[in-house]
Amino acid sequence: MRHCKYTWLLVATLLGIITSCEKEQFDKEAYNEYVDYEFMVDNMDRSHDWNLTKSDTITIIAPATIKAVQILTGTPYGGNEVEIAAEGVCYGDETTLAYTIPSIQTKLYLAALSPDGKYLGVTPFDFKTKSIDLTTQQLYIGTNLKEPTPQTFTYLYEEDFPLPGDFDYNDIVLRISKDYTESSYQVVLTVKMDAVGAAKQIAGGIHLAGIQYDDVAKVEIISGEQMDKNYPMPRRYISSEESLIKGRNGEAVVNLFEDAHWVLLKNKNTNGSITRMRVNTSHTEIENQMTTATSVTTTYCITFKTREMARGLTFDRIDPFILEEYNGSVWEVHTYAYKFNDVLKDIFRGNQSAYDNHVSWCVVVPEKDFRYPIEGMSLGTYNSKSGEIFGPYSNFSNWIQNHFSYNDWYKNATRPQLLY
Ligand SMILES: [Ca+2]
Repeated sequence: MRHCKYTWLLVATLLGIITSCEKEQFDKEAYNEYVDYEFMVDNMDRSHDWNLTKSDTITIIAPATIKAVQILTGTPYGGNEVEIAAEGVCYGDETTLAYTIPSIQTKLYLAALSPDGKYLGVTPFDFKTKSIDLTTQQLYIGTNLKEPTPQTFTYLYEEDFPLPGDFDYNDIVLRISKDYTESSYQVVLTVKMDAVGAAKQIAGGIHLAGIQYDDVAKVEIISGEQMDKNYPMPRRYISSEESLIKGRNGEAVVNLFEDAHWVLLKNKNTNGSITRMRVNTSHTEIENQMTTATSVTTTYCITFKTREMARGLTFDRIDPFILEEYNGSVWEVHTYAYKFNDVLKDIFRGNQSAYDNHVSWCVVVPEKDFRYPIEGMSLGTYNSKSGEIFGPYSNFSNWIQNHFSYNDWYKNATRPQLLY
């Protein structure tokens, strides 16, 4: 788009490259040069990790009067909306909580709950604090308590991997929140699909990193329906309809959907094909191209075989991914930390390093209501020749050039008119 002439020269070459990949003659340099050239930010940081979060664990010592403890992203007193980053039942025991929070966050709150689920108070602590003893620590109780909500991240995908796309990261937009039940063996994931800016069929699942299929007792839908319920076509990407499936190397995978368009539109055309309009990425509806639909939400309760597994499922181990077809092969697009974890399809055939260009086809924003770009608008661009910065989040390109800087770029939409 940005470099039309170059694109056309290279597309022809690249088609050859991708095909020859199977013959193990993949031209790594040509491929990465192409991706680099098409990527919307020049001078990309070559050690970029695309990570806007940080993780740690903390040990809590609690008296028997405390049933559970929570790590909150702010104080629930004073009427502000805060999220539950971790929760654990203690009943007088020592408990260790693992959590993942936005990297820009420094201060957290530990909340204590009574056996009937009431907030007994909070105490603030700094990230990296290793332990808190609630048998000696005073709790602060305020007024105007606002019930904390489950921690929620936004996952945004490009559909064209291994080729560069337009990097509007709205081809699939998922919001995933993590919650708890009375059982310390369970974690509840609520998945909300907000947009399908893709033109082709996209399947999706959640890879639970570091957790094996055999570590999970069951995955049940406890609210909403199977996302692709009544899918009328043969399954091409995820053959099973079970909510818990086994990855190629025994990984635990939550099966979300076979076809994202079906999830939001549930529509089959008179010629028998699935309707493939872009959904919720344009403010203007265009016949047979752009439409809007209500988001679809499904809640999965995951029961682990051990408490430790359940406690350990922090957001940095939740790796939702999409499956899409390019050039006759099915590719998986994962969060950057797990870019090369081809859990359902043998994509790379041991040749992962050839695709190691530091570009991500998925952006994870540690925020529940992050606004994504409208159709065709990349998150942020930087042209080193003209010095021009453009896009809805102008600091996105600064972050891409130096991942130690501007890791709050998503908080500041500089051109909100370019967002959905
Ligand atoms: Ca796109």
